Amino acid sequence: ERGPTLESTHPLALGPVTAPPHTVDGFVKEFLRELNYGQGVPLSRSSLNDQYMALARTVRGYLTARWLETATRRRQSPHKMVGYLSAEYLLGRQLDNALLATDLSAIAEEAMKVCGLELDALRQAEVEPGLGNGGLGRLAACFIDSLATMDAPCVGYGIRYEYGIFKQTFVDGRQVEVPDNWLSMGGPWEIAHPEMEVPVHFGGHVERATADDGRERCTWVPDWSVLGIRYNVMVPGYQNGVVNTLRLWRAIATRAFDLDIFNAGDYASAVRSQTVAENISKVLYPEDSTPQGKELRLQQQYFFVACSIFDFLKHTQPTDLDVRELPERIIFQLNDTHPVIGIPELMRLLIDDYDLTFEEAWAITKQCFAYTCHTLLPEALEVWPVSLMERLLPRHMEIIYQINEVFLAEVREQFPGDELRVRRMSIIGDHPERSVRMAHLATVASVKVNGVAELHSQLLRDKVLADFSEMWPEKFTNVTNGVTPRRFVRQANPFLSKLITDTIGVGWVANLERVRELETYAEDPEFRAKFREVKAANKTRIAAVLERRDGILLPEDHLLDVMVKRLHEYKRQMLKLLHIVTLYEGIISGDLDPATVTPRTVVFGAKAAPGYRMAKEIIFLINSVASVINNDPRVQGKLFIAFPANYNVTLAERLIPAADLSEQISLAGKEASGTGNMKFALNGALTIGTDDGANVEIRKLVGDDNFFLFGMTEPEVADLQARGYRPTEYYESNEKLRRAINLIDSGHFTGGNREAASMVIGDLLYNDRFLVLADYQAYLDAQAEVEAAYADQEAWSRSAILNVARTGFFSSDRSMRDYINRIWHIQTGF
Ligand code: GL7
Repeated sequence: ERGPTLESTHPLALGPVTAPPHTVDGFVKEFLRELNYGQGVPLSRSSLNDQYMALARTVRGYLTARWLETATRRRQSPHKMVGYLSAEYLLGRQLDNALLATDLSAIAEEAMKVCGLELDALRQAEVEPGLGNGGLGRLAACFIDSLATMDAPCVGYGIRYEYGIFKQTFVDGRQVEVPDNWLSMGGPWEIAHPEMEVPVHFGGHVERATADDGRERCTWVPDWSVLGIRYNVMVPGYQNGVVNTLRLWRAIATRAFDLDIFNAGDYASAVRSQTVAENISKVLYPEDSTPQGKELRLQQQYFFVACSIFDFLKHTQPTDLDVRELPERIIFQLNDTHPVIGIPELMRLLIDDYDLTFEEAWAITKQCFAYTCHTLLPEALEVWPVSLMERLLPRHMEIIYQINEVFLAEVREQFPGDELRVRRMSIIGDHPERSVRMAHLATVASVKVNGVAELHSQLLRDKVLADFSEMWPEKFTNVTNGVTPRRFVRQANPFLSKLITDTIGVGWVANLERVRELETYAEDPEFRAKFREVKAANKTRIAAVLERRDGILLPEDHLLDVMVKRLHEYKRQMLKLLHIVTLYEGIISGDLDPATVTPRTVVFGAKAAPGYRMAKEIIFLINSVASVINNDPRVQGKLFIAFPANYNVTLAERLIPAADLSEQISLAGKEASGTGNMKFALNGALTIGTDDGANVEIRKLVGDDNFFLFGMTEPEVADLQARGYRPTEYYESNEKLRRAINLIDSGHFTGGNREAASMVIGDLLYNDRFLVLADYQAYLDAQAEVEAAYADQEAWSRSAILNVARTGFFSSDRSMRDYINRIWHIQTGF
């Protein structure tokens, strides 16, 4: 960070800053100091929250010395760094992760005992920061964890939402959203810098004048502004002394602006302007994969990238920065299209503030961004109406037009006479209204464009961005997603972690490929027995969690079949539900002897976007089916459905290690990657899945014998859709399917109310955009294979162990290495 250099000769001020001693006594001392001086209470009168806050601050204290050290080291030897731009970071709880990174878990546990407290109870007091929706936001959190662990220079930039993803509750089986006030008890992990404010402007008009050199200069005269306040969150590497930064921005009203109105005597509008400003970072948009195109959303996007780019140029770089060297200093990674407005923003700064020509600015800007696309659903690609852009960001709109002009000239040169292609590729689309296609802008301006799994990257190249890949084939690449083994194995699954470490040593935590050494142990009956004990212990643990958290009593000794992810039609929770209803219908109709049914508990976890009607109807239907099946004595306890509300990172960490079967059943070609699929495999669940996203790569690695593949392939899907898909044909020709649908339709699960399921059933029969009925029989067959395989526990354990041993590839450390080698070209560990 730049700032005045203060000179002091006092030895304490000369540094290096030292962390408190790594001893129980040292920890206790720090903890009591935080409790007494930080929270202002003696231990005897402290509340659970006081204790949690003091503990969190104590651990943060241990991180701080390393954080300052890392920053000093990076400043002394400036290298190219990554600015990871993401509107979402789904961090999960911080305490355990920080304890693991600093290797303080045992010391903290002992220290709390000394104080008469229980570490575990304090852990439970943490409210997880849910600053993301699902996979995309969690991916960003895994990536910054890996970059710190690899000692890579990176700042994560994002938004400090006051309210994160809503808390889901069920009322009579229906989803009701409750605001997530995660900061209400205080945010011990962030450090605010209210003095480091960044002005961000909106609206107004552009004035132009010809300067002495004969060149036209533009001045953007905005009509309102806000300030961005910086909040730093530490991102510790795993036991390597490195602490990187996540910088989140909060919007507040500009002081000058307020004062003007206030002085004019209009107190009410002065306060109103404050509300308008603070709205920008008020709440995370809860839509997952399907943007809503709201003006406030564009404000959020521009707000955080403007703050971040400004922060990088003015605070992170030396004062005498030559902007022509920017490409050697920074690569901004665009996590989906949300931060793409950063492209015209950098152009604007280079032209209007640094006085470069358009051509010079464009040459620089084109080297400073890389774009990751996270979806294939066409409706999920962001577009912004030109009218809105002109009103909110008039100067940026002009620059986008200019970029488009230069770009389309290139297209015409390479493909003369192909005006249809020009129209397809244009950054500005005409239908249904004139709008800016953010994915096109991102592709045009980026050094590299990547998808998030092999299949997805290929479909991106061949379908969604085919014209672009034809023009710039070398621009396109793949980086398969990954997950951090620290949080999702080491922390989430201490029993398995101990077994692995006892068997092959501890090196796997920072080098996950090493789990391959477990392969030979799959053949060892003793190891398999220990592996089963681990699974059983994790099942006991999740049973306790669900009882405490949701009042759900899980049956014992069931196959644990888990489908957790956002509720979306393409993910096909309905396919899972039809399977359950088929089993149940078989039992109550007498076709299926319950004695022959594999005892199975199905766990669902899923939030629906608040405005997504169909998703909410599906949630209601799952809850309805659950309450009937769970209470029907004819089932003889063989089937149980649990749908705990508010699935989040914390619950995932408890649930995934307990799972036997991982449901990854999206329609082929729709799930870009998935990352839950990786977490399950790494924790020894077998996957039942389609040939979609990263499932393809999981199956290749674990082998066909250790994966339950079913369903149409992407080309088969495309083919069926081209021929004309008629779901009723499947309904009419498949008796089990017909019976399952009829049972739902009869009102059996909805208290006799047939209307209650009509929206879902009507859609399945007459629309079924994601081909649930077409894949139904294949899914049933694959589930029969699951039952057969599960009957042989030795063989099942062998497969489960091989799933762990062969999926080290899915560490986000490997993803980061791929980004570094294929896209960023940065150095680590200097
Ligand atoms: C997603 C994809 O749907 C998901 O398959 C992928 O794993 C994730 C991370 O790359 O990104 N895209 C998206 O818009 N959301 C996702 O989770 C919300």
